[in-house]
Amino acid sequence: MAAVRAVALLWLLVVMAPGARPENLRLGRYSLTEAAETFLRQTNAEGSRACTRLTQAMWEHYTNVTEQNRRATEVGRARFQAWEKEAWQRAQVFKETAHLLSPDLARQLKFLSVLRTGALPKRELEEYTELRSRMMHLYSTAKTCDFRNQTQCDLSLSPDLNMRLRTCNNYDELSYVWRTWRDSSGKRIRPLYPRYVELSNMAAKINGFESMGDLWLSSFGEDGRFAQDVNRAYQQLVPLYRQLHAYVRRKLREVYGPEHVSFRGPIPANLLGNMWAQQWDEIYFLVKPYPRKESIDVTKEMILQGFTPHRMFELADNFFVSMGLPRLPASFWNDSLIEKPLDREVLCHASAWDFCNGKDYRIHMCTEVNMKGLQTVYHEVGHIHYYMQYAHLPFVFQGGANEAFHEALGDLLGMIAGTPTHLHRVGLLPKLKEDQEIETNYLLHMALSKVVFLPFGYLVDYWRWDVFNDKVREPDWNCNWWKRRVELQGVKPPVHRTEADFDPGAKYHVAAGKPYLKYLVSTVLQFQFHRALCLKAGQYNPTDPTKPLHKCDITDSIAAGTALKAMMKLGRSVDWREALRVVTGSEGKLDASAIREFFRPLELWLVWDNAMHGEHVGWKADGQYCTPT
Ligand code: X8Z
Ligand code: ZN
Repeated sequence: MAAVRAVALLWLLVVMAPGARPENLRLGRYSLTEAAETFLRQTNAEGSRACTRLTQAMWEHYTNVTEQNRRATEVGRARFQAWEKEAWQRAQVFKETAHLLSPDLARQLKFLSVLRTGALPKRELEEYTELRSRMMHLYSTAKTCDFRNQTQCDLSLSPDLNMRLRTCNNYDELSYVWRTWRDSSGKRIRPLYPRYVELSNMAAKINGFESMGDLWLSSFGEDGRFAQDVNRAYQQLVPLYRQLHAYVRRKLREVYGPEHVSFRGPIPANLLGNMWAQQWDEIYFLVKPYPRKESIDVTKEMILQGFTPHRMFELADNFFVSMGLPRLPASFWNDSLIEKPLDREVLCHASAWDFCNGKDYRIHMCTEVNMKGLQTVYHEVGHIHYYMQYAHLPFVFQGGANEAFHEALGDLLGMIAGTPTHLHRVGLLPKLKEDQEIETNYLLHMALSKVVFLPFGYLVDYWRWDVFNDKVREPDWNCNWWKRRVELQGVKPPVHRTEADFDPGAKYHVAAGKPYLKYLVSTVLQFQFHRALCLKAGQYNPTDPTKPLHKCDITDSIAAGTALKAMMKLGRSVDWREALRVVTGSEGKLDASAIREFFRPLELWLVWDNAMHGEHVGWKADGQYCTPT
């Protein structure tokens, strides 16, 4: 490697001359292009190896959470960071000359010249790595006691608490589950968070950004426009969300009474079937518009048919194959972890793994046999296909076109898994009827996961950006979190909060230090993908009322699969706007019109239904929910 560095350094001196071109500048047998190619070939190969080693250690840790495995992961991470730092240092040599190289080589060098947290000095980097890993450990090992049996204290988020939130409708128990999870997770993480913020910002500054929030945002483009684009798309969707909120609030008032659910206030966050009230589809059965009409929630049918996690993955595999994508490799089936083992602690948040060696791909998921689980299976398998499609690219190009692409693709596939047509094809929905009321039921179910998610997807990083840039100060962290939850989501805590609590830390991505904006962007993007793929599959026609967007299922469409493949194959070798154009044709920007179009029949119905019931649309805080210190 020293030889490459020396050659590149020499080139730096030569190429500084104005008008220099890489092809006509030669030094012995090397041109600038050759020097860059040699450097990148070696660096990419080393990167893949370091990534494989780290991923292997992380896999051991995630599938067996022990202190020893946690430490082994940290060793792997330190090695990977050493590779990043060394590659970054070596890439500096090409700093002044990268513009003379081909766009492909220049782009690879650009990726190598950003170091993120790896830029921290050695001691701070070790401290940062240790902090993150301790936060994750606290989160993943958090346990709570049973509401009725206080001596049984081994309840974990997945599956125990998730199940209680889903199935129980005793207000006090729901409130208890909600509070105790936060006591055992977020609250314990709070003492570690100030230093985490400090070190994150230190890294951001070394990278030339004001704060970590700015660094995170830069991955969507460096022109600083993206936050505004997101805001614009988000605002487009607020009217739909408000209608949905008003409708759900009325339905919940019927269940829990006006003493718990008011007419004009926010909804208590413990009643929405999800620990963070980020998606409300788990309480669909309580808010179903036409309860006597068939349900699209096929959970019962899955249980009736004796579904297993393995069977759920088979369905997903067949779906991809039907669009002309390859089958999952044998190693996937042998090495994945798709059921929660009972003999050890595992981290249960579903994830898809790329071992960076072009052959080893796995999913790690405590699969729950229900409809949501099925959608998550399609989501995760979507990630695996993306990994496989871009595996031929140099290591630095192996990734989604932007962070949201991976999620958008996964979610789009999860959404397809939930369409009536698809469920019917796979034998989970016995009859497929044309019926407006069934259609409203279906769209409401979908909206409870997609539309409802928008404000949450927005606020997690909106809050973190302001924590990183110190607009929100530590003594106000939790109360500010609630201010935003109330304003944006229209939900309130069921029990009073203080600054001894740390409710953001009760969410995986905050505890794990993982950016979240991508999930909001992906929710918008996936409908853009959907509209474009449905057009290609001939399943949707904007001028034909018999082919609306929400009825489209792209299963079996080779045309849709081919477009998806073409986009996935690009990895991050091109700007994300260009990758988006590969699927959508012309539009290369974030656009909320597709999601609005998908839900248009539901929106009209909600406006009508809320008006019929005289339901107030919107909310206002109806108390003080959090006391600052
Ligand atoms: O974390 C995830 C996926 C893994 S990539 C299951 N999601 C976010 C969350 O759970 O908070 C998907 C939806 C948003
Ligand atoms: Zn995902």
